Amino acid sequence: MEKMKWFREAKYGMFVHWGLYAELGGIWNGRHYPHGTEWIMKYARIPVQEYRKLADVFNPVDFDPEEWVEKAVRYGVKYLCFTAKHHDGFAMYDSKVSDYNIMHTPFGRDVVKELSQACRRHGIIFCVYYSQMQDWEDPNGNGNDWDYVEAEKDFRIYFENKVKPQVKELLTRYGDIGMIWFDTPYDMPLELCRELKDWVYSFQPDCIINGRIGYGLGDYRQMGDNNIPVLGYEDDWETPMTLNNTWGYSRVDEYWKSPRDVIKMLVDVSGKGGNLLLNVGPTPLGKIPEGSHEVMETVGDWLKINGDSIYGTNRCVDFPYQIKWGGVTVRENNLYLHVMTPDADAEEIVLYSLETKVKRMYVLATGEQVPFRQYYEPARDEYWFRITIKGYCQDPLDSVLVAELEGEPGVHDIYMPSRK
Ligand code: FHN
Repeated sequence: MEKMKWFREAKYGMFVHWGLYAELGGIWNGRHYPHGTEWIMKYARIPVQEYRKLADVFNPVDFDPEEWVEKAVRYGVKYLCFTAKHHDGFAMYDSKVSDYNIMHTPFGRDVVKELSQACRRHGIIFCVYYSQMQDWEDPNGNGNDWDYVEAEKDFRIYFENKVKPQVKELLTRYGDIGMIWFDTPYDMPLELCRELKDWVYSFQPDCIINGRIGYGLGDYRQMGDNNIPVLGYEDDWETPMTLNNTWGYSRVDEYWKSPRDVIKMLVDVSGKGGNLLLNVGPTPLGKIPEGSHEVMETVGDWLKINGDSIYGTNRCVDFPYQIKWGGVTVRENNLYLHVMTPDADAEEIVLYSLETKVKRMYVLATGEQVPFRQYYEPARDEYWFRITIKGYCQDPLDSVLVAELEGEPGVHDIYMPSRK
């Protein structure tokens, strides 16, 4: 599908979870709610009238869309997905559908508008997250059973009066939206999910719909949060991933993944044909937390040099052995060998089972030629590809060696016992 082209090539996106919950940072009445700080309203069963008061003080004076998007560019992400409305029901844009939105805070600026414009200026694809099922503020939305009686709710009313008009606003007022990212469809009826999908396409047929619209109606497969599949997939997919242990901002969680962790995940996900959507949760004042900034910037620096081994790569053939020294990504006839954890003092690494002839090997960062030997052992029925790494792998995070092949990579299956 033509509209999937940008997504397929992007490989790496930035998720931004930002809303009233940032104000609390995971703490309510002195108690910590560390996992999923954006769920604090539900976890602490905060009454709507109480939670609403956050809107009276929300004033992220340090929010600078230019700075966010310039950073996104530096981080090397190709798309940015922003929570226009999360489960708490609060719209981070100027919605005419409900007053429960950012224009009714001391801040009073349309964040979706400003971010979408900044993204466009900097060539980042702008995408919106919209919680279509859960809405803890709306009396007919799903999820709030502490203010409202479940049995008295009429989901259709909420769907017609809030979801559809708000989705329409998002798709008609902010230019092209790369993707609309729905979430937690739970037991939403199939007809409504279909209706929502048609509704989106009626405004923007080229807008990608993520897998969590439900019932496989999305344009790509959505993996579970923080779940990287064991096997690759030929069709499009994406894993949403936290950088610490929560999506929204946390005052206490500094358990950041390391740049190496992120690069490893990027290699793993790209090699399996998917995308990584890595999250940041900005502070109540509108800053990207320093902890996430440092990690993402380091990954961005690595991508600046080694981006060819990630962006636009295809699903890699399965090598039938564990690759202990790192991972492999592929683009057409190029194999990218990611040397991340070679044995100490190792002279060489081996990639078993590659049948296709290698024409040339070089270090992606410098272009320097790398010695290698490739041969077949008939008695063991094994293909050996031995690559010298001593002196060629200087990047402590991940040194990428490129093998230019004579054709698309072919992999030999593991030998079978002879029946002769
Ligand atoms: O409940 C949400 C959660 O807060 C967050 O938005 C993640 C992101 O994928 N999605 C839901 C849980 O799967």
